[in-house]
Amino acid sequence: MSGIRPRYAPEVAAALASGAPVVALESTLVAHGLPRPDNLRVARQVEQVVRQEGAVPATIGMIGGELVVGLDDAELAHLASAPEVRKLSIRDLALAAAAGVDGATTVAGTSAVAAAAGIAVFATGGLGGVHRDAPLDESADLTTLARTPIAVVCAGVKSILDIGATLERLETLGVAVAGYRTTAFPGFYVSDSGFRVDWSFDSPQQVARALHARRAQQVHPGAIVVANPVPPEAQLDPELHDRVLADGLARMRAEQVTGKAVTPYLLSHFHTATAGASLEVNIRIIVNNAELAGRVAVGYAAHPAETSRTDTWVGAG
Ligand code: PSU
Ligand code: MN
Repeated sequence: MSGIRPRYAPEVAAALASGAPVVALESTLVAHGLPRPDNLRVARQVEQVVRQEGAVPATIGMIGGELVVGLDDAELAHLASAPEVRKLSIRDLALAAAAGVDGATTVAGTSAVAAAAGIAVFATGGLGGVHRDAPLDESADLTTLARTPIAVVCAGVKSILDIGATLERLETLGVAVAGYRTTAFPGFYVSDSGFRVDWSFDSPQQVARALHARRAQQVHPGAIVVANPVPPEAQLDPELHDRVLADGLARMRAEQVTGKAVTPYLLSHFHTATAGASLEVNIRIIVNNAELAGRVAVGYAAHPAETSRTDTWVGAG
């Protein structure tokens, strides 16, 4: 049978062994977040952007029960088009391996696997969080990031969520949050969610310094969220956004969509109801984040920490 242990793409294994920059990428946004066939094109483009910045992309997912760190092009194409691809959060990983299925990893699943592999930087679109009007539906992205040492470059949390409640939970959980060149917390499809954060980064090098400091201090076991807003000229018209979201939430309730189907349902509703405008923004977000993550990974690799590369402390990968 295929391995129980994760399989590494040779290029990713070599980069990790030599301390070269690596950026982890998730597969749920490919399999469940973006419509076909754009999803495969975007997945390839994002890897290309990471390479252009001088880092090695490692898209993470599961093929036939085998966890893969660095999917090859055929595997990426498979997850982008196969009829049955499971959505894998951290708790699903071992069950999915035992079942031998194909699966796409969420922010929670991807960040945990990436950190365990020794990857310091991860790029995605937007984090999961606390859902509106469903207080018990909170993404495992939050609790996972609380104990996963990695930088996550994202456009904040998805605007379909209760952003204020999500920020409060991130605070409680001890997840570090800083804006990239802003203290206005981004709202995924829109540049500014209306909420503020306490910190901002001015440069990729500053993010890299924070990563090194986190490791050297050995105090904070969790993630650093780098909230990178979509430029205002590229955002979704906020009025259109609010209208489409209200309509989507109402339909979702009528159709009784719950659980892990909620996020894909609302994203897909946006893409249809805005005639592709939200898709353009979503793609722009992912590409921007991959670019910044590539720069952070390069900055991080350029200045090896004074401490050992292996955390010996709690929560370490
Ligand atoms: N970013 C995107 N599109 C997505 C996601 C992120 O631009 O589809 C995915 C991530 O994998 C994230 C998931 O972990 O949405 C959240 O799902 P849930 O709310 O069920 O935890
Ligand atoms: Mn959920």
